Amino acid sequence: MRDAHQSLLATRVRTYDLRKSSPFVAKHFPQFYSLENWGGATFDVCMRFLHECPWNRLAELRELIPNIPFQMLLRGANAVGYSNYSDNVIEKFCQLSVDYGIDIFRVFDSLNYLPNLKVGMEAVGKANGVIEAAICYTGDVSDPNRKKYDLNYYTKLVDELVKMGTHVLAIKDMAGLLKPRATTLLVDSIRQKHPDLPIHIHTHDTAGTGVANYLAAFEAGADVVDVAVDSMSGMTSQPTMGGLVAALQNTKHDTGVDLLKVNEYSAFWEQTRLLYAPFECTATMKSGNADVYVNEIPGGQYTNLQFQAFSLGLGTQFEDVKRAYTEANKLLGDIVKVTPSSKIVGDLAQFMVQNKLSSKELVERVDDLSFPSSVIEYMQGLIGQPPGGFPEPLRTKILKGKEKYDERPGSSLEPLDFKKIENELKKKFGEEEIQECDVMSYVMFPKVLEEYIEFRKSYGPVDCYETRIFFVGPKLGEPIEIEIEHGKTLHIVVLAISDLLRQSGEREVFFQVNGQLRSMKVKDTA
Ligand code: 3PY
Ligand code: ZN
Repeated sequence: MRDAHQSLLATRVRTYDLRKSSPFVAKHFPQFYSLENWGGATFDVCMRFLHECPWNRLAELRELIPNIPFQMLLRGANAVGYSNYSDNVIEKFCQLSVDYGIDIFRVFDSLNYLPNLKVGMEAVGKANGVIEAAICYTGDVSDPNRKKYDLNYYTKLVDELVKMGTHVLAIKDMAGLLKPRATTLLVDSIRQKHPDLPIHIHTHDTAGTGVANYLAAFEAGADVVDVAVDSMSGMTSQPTMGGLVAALQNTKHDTGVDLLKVNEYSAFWEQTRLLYAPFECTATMKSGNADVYVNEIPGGQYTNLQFQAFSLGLGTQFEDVKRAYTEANKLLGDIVKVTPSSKIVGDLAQFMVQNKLSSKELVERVDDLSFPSSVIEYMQGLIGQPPGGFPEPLRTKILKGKEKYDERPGSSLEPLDFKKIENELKKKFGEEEIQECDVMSYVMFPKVLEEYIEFRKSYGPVDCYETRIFFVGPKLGEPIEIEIEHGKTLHIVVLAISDLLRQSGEREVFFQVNGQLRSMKVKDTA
């Protein structure tokens, strides 16, 4: 309910469809460790493109699925945004998330930077959530030539997270770089040092090795793995739920999950996925691709970059972008790549492709180039400190005298005054329009929240429409039903649209609401 559609459908799955599938999940999968259904990119996209409130989504799912722990993805000191927030924002965000229904927080930092992780972990602890701190996996621990992110690096990081009080450890393989041998080595070395630490593994199936990695993980002593239901799995999404359930049947790791129920659940999403065809990554991606082991692009970003290259009509450009991504990563010092550090590498890669620059040329011409702002901010230290430090002299040359920060970025930010923001928003939009959760949404994404409120004021709760109606609109003469509240349903038929286009750019639309004829003027944006 979070990463599968973030990785395959540009995060566009609507609450309407999540809601529809929820009773089945509650009834047939009560043994799940958790259901990840919130956080990451869903928060932003929910408001920005679906005109829905992410908090309402969470509350509604909580009501429909009271019996499975809910899990979210928290970007450490970035919460669900892309930059650093004051510590009191992270605290308040976690508290509200718990109030609305989250149980388990996977907390990560895009550079594995411990001070940022600590902020997130402490905030979750204060809110009485389950702390699942993550090590973001990059490199290849089974390759003796990849020295920067070796077993020693990861086990030390785990030691720190355990000392900082994590309840569960997540191995977050956001690009799908694990291989069975690497999985065995990594899980085994953590298990040896921490016999009682619950280990939860997350991967993406980009190269197609996901299930094999999970089998290795269980053998080495991992406890939980992330899957996506079959029809929403594979490629840049998670490995298949049914595939794993079947692979483990009649072994000592048998999950006890009913494969027939997985198939039924999968059939629901197979149909529902068709409604999201315009957002399909399969428009450009036809198969798994092991080139991810070279370019290390995370799942969601892989399909994004591919889509951008293809929509410019330059399918071949994707090959250039992937090559440049590898180069950009090396230039930046071989960093961990996940939101937001992955965007920085992606921005530098696009910059290199657009300006036809090789790494060598970039280094030679560094004094004359104006770099993307994300790269400059990264070099300043504004998202944190990367393992092994910044690459010099490149850092100094790119910064051209701009200040360098070596401490945790959020530590210098003043606490936010939520009451003041609430009063300002109420003044602007009206007392009844603004709740506590809207204030938090505003703090994360000010402009997006304002546009969301304006939209809601003009068009009402569009999350009540079924998905085809929301994206495409009704056909003439087609009866549609909209449940605006439990037990309160509107029966609507659009009867006709006037041929006359008014000077205002509007047309009159005639329709029936519960048998009554109505008409209104609607802007024709076609
Ligand atoms: C996110 O931050 O949204 C991610 O999915 C990272 O993997
Ligand atoms: Zn992921």
